[in-house]
Amino acid sequence: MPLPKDFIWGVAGASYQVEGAWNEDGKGPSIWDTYTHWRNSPVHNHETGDVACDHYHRYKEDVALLKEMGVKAYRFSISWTRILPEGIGSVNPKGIEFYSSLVDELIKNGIEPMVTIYHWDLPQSIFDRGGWLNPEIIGWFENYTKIVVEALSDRVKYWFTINEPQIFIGLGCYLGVMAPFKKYTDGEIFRMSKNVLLAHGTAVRTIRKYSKQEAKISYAPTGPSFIPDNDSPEAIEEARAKTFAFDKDGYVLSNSWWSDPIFLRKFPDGAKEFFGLDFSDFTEEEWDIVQSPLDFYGMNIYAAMRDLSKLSAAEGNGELTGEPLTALKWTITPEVLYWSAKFMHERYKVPVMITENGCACTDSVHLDGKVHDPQRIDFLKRYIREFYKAGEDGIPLIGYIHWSFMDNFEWAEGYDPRFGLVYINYQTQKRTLKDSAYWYKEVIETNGESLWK
Ligand code: PNW
Repeated sequence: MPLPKDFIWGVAGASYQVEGAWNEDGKGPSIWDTYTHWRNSPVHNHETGDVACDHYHRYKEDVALLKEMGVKAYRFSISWTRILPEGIGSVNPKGIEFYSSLVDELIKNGIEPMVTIYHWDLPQSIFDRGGWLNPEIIGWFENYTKIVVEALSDRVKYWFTINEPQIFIGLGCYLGVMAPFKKYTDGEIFRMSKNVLLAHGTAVRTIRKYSKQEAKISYAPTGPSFIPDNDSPEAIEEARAKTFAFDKDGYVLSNSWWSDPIFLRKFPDGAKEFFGLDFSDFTEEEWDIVQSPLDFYGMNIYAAMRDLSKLSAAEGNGELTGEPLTALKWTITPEVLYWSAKFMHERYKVPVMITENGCACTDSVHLDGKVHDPQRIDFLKRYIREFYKAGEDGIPLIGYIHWSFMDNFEWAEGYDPRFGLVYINYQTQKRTLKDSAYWYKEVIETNGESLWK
């Protein structure tokens, strides 16, 4: 069986992208609240997550949609400033209440809740204290994690510490194209990276220590993935080498920068020479924390890269002329799911879960009142078939989580790119299941067999 019977078919979202209610019930501001409200906001059309999908108020209706789609799991993130408005200090009971009710509603409907503790909405007051540059953040993150785990772990089994450090440090603090929209030096990025790795490892230990049931823990990294040019062993090794390369301009966006420390207890080859005087290694005690064992490898994966030199420019994937693209101009490269599952498993030796995969389309409600999205269905069929093939080749696969449950705030790109299986009319907040949602339902019901018809 390429996919085990208990394979987890899910969908994902993230707090700032869907919740809205940005200043309600005691929630404090995050850096995304600050920067989207800035008069020079670099976000498309000056859009904000103030209302987003209004999921905070409509979560019951949304869980009913999840049930209608037949999904087995919902991966969502917690807003740190709903729980701790200042990031540290006093707890906001209304924040706990919201997530606790969401978890209850999911469980009542037979849906496994999966919690991401940090999906980029850093508390503004922690940013004001230096954010990821201040080593105290490790303890602050530990404290926040403990509060969440104590409140939810009687019902939540699956945890992700952080989502995509490649993006919140790389795109946020290195390239400066996401909040906080600032460019830091390599020395600062090195120190931030160490704090992120220690915060992650400390959170893993905190979850294991305080969880009221046996927890399943990972993180959800992304990174550049390469597909071999042909079937030869040389081409496969070349693709593997590029997938884990330490590229001096794009190191912070890479797979190995984050996952080698966590799984292999080392910085990638080349790091020490590159950072020179800025390099200071972890102590053995710190390495023990960073390397706290994870139960599987989470992978957020959308498109393969062709040209490593484009990585640091965040310049698309190196398209061939006229190549198929999604609405965000990301290349459509289904084999990336096969090769990445294989490469990640072979290097890091744990089972694999796709924690995000999907595409942006220019969806609209058609005259018949339905949202026909054949591009998405074709995209998903091609991608998930490749993942399935990795299972046939013996790679242990535990789940596939589609990005996204519903259309949402796509960060600096605003609301135009639509990634959802559910269409959102942002004027009326009306939800419409797209054709792809019904298609996915059948994939889930047949545990992937319908992919082949
Ligand atoms: C992920 N890239 O971000 C995030 O986890 C989601 O919050 C986001 O909405 C989703 O993917 C779609 O973008 C990424 O440039 C952002 O390769 C950028 C890239 C990859 C993932």
